[in-house]
Amino acid sequence: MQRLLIVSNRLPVTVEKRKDGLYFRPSPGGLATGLGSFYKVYDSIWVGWPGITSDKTDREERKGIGAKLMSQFNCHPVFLSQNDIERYYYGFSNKTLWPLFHYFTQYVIHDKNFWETYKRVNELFSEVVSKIAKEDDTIWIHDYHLMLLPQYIRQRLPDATVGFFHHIPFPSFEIFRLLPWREEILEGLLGADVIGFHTDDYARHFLSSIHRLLGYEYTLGQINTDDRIIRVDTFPMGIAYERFSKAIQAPQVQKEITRLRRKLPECKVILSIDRLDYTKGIPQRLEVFNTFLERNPAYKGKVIFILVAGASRTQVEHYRLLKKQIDELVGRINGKYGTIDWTPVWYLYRSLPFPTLTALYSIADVCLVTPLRDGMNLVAKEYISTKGGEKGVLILSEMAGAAKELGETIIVNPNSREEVVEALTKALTMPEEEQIERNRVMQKRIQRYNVMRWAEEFMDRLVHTKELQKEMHARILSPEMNMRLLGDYRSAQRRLFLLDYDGTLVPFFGKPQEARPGDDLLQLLEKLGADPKNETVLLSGRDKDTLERWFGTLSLGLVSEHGVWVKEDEWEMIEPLTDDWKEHIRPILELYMDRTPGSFIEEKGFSLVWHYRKADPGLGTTRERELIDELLNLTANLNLQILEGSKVVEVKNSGINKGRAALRWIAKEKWNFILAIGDDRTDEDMFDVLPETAYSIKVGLSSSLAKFNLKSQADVLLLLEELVLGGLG
Ligand code: GDG
Repeated sequence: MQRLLIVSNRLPVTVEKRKDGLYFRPSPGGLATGLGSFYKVYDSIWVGWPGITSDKTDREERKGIGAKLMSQFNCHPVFLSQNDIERYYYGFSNKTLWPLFHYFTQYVIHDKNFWETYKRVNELFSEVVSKIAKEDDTIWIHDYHLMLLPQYIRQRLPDATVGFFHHIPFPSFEIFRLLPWREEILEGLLGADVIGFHTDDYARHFLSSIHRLLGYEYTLGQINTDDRIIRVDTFPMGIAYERFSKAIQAPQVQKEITRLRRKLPECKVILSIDRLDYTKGIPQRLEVFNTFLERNPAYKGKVIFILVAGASRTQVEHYRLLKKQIDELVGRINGKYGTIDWTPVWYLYRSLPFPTLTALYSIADVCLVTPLRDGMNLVAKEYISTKGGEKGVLILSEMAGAAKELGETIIVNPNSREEVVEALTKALTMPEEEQIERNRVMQKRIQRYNVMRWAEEFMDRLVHTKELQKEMHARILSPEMNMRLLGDYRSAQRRLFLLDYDGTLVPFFGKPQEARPGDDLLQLLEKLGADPKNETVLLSGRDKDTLERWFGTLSLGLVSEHGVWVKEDEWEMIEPLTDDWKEHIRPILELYMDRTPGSFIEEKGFSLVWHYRKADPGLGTTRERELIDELLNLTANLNLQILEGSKVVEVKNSGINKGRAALRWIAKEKWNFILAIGDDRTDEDMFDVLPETAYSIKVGLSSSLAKFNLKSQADVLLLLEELVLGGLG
């Protein structure tokens, strides 16, 4: 069986040192609970921090901890010092990333020392992982503590299979851009092959940041970097459904239910369970309960709010303040409404054993899950699953990822006290059959998409992405194929080169002056042309005056405006064309230019082009779609075609393309060697008309009619230089 290395900040086992020795107990938290069952089924090793700092242990003890963790729990420890924990965990992870990603920008601290330690600890994780990883292992990294790790592992193990799952929200670009180290964080994640999120919104936000900050294009969740395909996808995390649905059958849970019922007065139970975290909206929830009692005096003595809040990140000031705030609020409500026989809020500041947790789920009439932001929220799913065929209403915040899947429940905006108070009244009076029916639909869904399925789908996607990468790599011009191409070139008497310009011979620039050919390139083209066996043609979308200015003195064939004009000896039009359509189309393009700051219009002899490379990328893409839509309607009867290039939309006479221009040269004589190279959609027309024996190369890692791919424009120049030299040999 293939091995899986799960990597997360914390191991599912926590080591504690007491006077009488070391203790090993399960770690609290969503990730450990969720992944625990999956990890046992696979041949897995879990890598992470065991919860004890290295300052508290000596070498011998650490050796012992490592050995026991491996032999009994299949875990491999990464030992961190107190200083690491303060700066990497409490610092960068929980004072910078956590508040930022949950939209609590006022809590964010930007501290260079935190960042430096975060980098160092991620590096340390990569050192440990690469030491134990075997060639075929799959490495699955979890969460915001380790966002640089994918890249660090990729640097050490270039061919590794690496997945990353992000458990918390990924904020919109406007929030993410606030982070001073935003590019590094994104580059870090791009070391993975698959990057997973709980919801489409988070995935979309991430892609938008990648696009805006790193400039990568993506289609349908696939990012093409220079050397790899990376998949971004949505995998809403599930729970171990049976563990909860069957929980109440256990005698221990039954005992707990009976005990709780005995202790509780005859009343309705509202339950809430979270880590004590400011993202969970606990004070707001208490305020809701307060208002509810104020408005519904009849419920006094007839309802109890059980508030379970597990201690969390107590070393961070905001958490300590929050604890104080909650203590005070509970005191205020209980002081205001409580009687000798009735305490309105039962507040438990601790983590409960599983039987008590599920017993509480089982007896609760309402579960109030109202985070202000939450990546997913597993409590919501656990509550519904524990209910079986029993009644019980979940009130769920629309700010939790889980709201996307649990639409049958009562969804609320947690910022609206009015709305949540109303929801509480509705929940407490909802007919039982309706409650059961709503739960049944959700239970089915949670059962189907459980945590196993979640993990399996992630793994499948990883395998699939690796296959895609392999296919793509198989298309990259290999050294052997390169040799063959060179051999064919040498032995050929007549050779034809069909070369695109922007993005193929020079990097793709927005402004014409930046794309002017340098001396090196001009010399290379000159050398290529100097061999009497060669004929070289540049096929470009640029206008003929520019091409003439740049290349007019070289012995090259030239094609301008994607095939409108061709130059063998003199410039001529490929067929007689008119441009009277321009006056209809120009006003539309002008409208889009005005509505899209940074975009501009280029007018060529027989085409009009709208460029948006300098515009805001998001707006540019939206406007591009709108413009194409509008143009398609308008040009239906005008014998025009619309070309979508790289950040350009071009309108021109139909039937004119690079393929048609290329044919003019292809048909001229019997070539023994043809090499065509291009990078964008307009070059596909050229690839389409090539004879079977021709070599064709697409620049960049995306699919194409070309036979081969080269990673970058720099590789094209290397190949051409090699040919020039090879031809002399
Ligand atoms: C992060 C994201 C995302 C809680 N109290 C007790 C207890 N728990 C268990 C629950 C549940 C888990 O802890 C909490 O998970 P959540 O998903 O609700 O929240 P986070 O800890 O913030 O988790 C979150 C999650 O990662 C997974 O991706 O959903 O959005 O923030 O399983 O049952 N368990 C026991 N006693 C308690 O007192 N036994």
